[in-house]
Amino acid sequence: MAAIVLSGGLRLEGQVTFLHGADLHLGSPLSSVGRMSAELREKIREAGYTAFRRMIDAALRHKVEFVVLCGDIYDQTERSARAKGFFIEQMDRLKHAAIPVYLIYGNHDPLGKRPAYFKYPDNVHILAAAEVDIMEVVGKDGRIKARILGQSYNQPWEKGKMHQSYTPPDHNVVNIALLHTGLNPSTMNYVPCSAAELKNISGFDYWALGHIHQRQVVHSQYPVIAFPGSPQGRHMGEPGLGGCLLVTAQRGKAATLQFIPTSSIVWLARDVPVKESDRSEDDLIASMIETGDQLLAAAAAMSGPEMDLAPGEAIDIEGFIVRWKFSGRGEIHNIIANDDEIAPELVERMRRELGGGSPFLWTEDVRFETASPLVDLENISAEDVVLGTLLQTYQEFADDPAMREQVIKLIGKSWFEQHDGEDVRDKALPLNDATYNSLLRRALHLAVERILEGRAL
Ligand SMILES: [Mn+2]
Repeated sequence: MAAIVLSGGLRLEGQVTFLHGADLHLGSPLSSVGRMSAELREKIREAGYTAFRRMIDAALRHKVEFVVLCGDIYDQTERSARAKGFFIEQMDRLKHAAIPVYLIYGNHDPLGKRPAYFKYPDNVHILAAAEVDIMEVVGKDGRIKARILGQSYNQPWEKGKMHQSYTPPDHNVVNIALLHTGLNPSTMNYVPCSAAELKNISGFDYWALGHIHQRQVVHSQYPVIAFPGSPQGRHMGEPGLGGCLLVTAQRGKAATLQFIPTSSIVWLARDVPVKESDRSEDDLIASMIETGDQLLAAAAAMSGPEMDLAPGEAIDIEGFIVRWKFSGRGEIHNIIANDDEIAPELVERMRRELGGGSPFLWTEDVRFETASPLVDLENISAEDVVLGTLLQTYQEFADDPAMREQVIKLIGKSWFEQHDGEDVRDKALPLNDATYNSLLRRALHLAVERILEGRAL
C-alpha cells in the first residue's frame, strides 16, 4: 500500500486516520432564549444540522479512512423525519467518497426491538445491541486496516459492564473500541466503568467514547481514551466550542488527536466584576459591551489551548449566546438589590446593542451575585465578636460535611443530584460544591450587610 500524503503530513504504513464524533442529538433544537429576529431564529434552528454537515465536510476534506459515531446520533428514540433524512443525506456524501461509517446507538436512540424503519446507504455499519459486535475495516487491497468493536444500547439505560466483553481476536491490526458511557463507576445507568478499567483491557489502541457532551481527553497516553463532546451545544449547560476529533492511530502507539470545530453558535457564561465607580445601569451596560466586544474579537481563539486544530480547519462562529453574571462589591449593589426590573432591562438593552452583529452576541440572561461595599470580609477586625462569630459559623458550614448535609436536607427539592453532564436543569440547583459554596457566600454577605447596616443607623 502506497503512503498517502495528507495536508498535515505523511500517512505511514499501518496508520489509520479517522473521524470520531458523538452526541449529535439530531432533531433536538437549541433552547429558546427570548424574542429573536427571524434571521437569528433560523440560525439557531439550523445549528445542530450545520454542525453535523461541517463534520462530514471535514471527513471529506481530510480524506479519512472511516468515521466512527459513538451514540446519541438522534435525540429521541422516535427519530424525527427531518433528522433521519438529513442523516441519510450526509451518509450518502461519505458513500460517494467510499468512506465507511461505524456507529453505536446510545441512551437517547437505543436500538430496542423496533424494526429498522428506513434504509441507510450501505457504507453505514450499525454495531449490534445484543452483544459486542466486531467489524473489520478492509482497504481496497483487501487487507484489514483496522478493527472496530462496540455495542449499541438496547434501551435508554445499560447497567451492565458491556466493555468487559470487548475482546479483540488479535492485535495484528489497530483495534478501536466504541463505547457510550458516563465513565462513572457509581452511576449505574450508562455502563458504569472507570478509565482505569478501560486502560486495563488489552489489545485496544484507541477508546472512542460518547455520552459526555464536553470534549475530554480522559487518557492522553497509550491507549488514548477520549470524548469528542457534542458538535453543537444546545443550552447553557453545554458551553464552548463543540466539534469532533481527527484521530491518527497506530498499533501499540498513543493516537494523536486534533480538533475539528463545528459549532456555529457558542454558549458562554461571562463574569463581570462591578466597579467601585459604577453608579447606574448605564455603567453596567458599558462593562458588558466592553466584555462583549473583547469576546467577539477573540472568537477565533475559542477552541482552548488544550488541543491543536486539525490542519486547514478554522473556527466559524455565527454567534454567541451569553449569560452574564455581575459579581464583587460596589455601591451599585444597593441599586441592584432594590430594583427587580434592572435585570430584564439590561437583557433587552444588550440584545439591542450586540444582538444584530455578525457574529451576533445574544444575551440569554443577566444575574447578580454582588455585595454591598460594606462587606469587606478580609478586613474584619479580630475584636469584632459578632462578625468574628459569623465568619466562624460560615467556615463550619463550608468545611463540615455534616453541616452541609443539614443544609441540603433543609433546601430539599430545590436540589438535584447531577449524575452526568447530560443532566442539566436550569430551574433547579445542581448539587455540587460550586453551587453550595456560592449560596453560602451569598448568605454570609447578606448577613454581614444587615449587621453593618444596623450599626450605621
Ligand atoms: Mn448524549
